[in-house]
Amino acid sequence: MTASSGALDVAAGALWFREALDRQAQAALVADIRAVLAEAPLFTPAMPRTAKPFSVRMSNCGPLGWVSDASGYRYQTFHPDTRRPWPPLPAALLALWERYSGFPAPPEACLINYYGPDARMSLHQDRDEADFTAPVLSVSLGDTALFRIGGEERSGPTRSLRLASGDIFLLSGPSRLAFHGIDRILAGTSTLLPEGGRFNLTLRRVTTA
Ligand code: MD3
Ligand code: FE
Repeated sequence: MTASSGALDVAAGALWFREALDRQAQAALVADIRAVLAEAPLFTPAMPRTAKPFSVRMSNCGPLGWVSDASGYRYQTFHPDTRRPWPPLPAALLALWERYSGFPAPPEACLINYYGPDARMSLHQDRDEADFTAPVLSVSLGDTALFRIGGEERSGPTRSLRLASGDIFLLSGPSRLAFHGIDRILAGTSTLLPEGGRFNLTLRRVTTA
């Protein structure tokens, strides 16, 4: 997909497809994610060194999953608590990657972030993947998030966007290394999740080749 297909070009190489998924497609993805979470429950990551817990809870599906604990950030093949392999990527997520990513190889990881009403994610870069030439594809489900994106330097200017349920965000090119974060969740803005809050799914390549 390209900017000519209706996406907004919000940063160099970043494309925002607002309302890309209708309610039925969103509900189907939520059902897929709940099935993944039945096998690989949300865990609470912790900051490297300080072991301070994240407010966002996480899980993964696909061959590799992103984890963080006192020893550091990394991708690994198994859940940090159950020690079992991550469940496979649901077919609907593979189809979204094929439709939007423009990348020839399939994603290796889908990080599932769950935000309750008070969760946030501070400004960071995603640099734990070996291949920055591959894009990252994000899908938002549930309550709207106040998302901030800047450039490749932490101190540079940033823009704030509201990521709503059904929005798809594609990060490629220079934006792949942009600083970004979630300032807050706007509780009660969606009825998709009965428990409230927000899921964000990020599909990623991790290795080269
Ligand atoms: C910009 N997730 O999981 S999604 C993350 O809403 C993460 O949960 C946020 O940042 C969330 O690492 C933001 C949009 C997004 C995802 C990956 C990016 C923006 C990005 C990678 C590089 C630059
Ligand atoms: Fe990120």
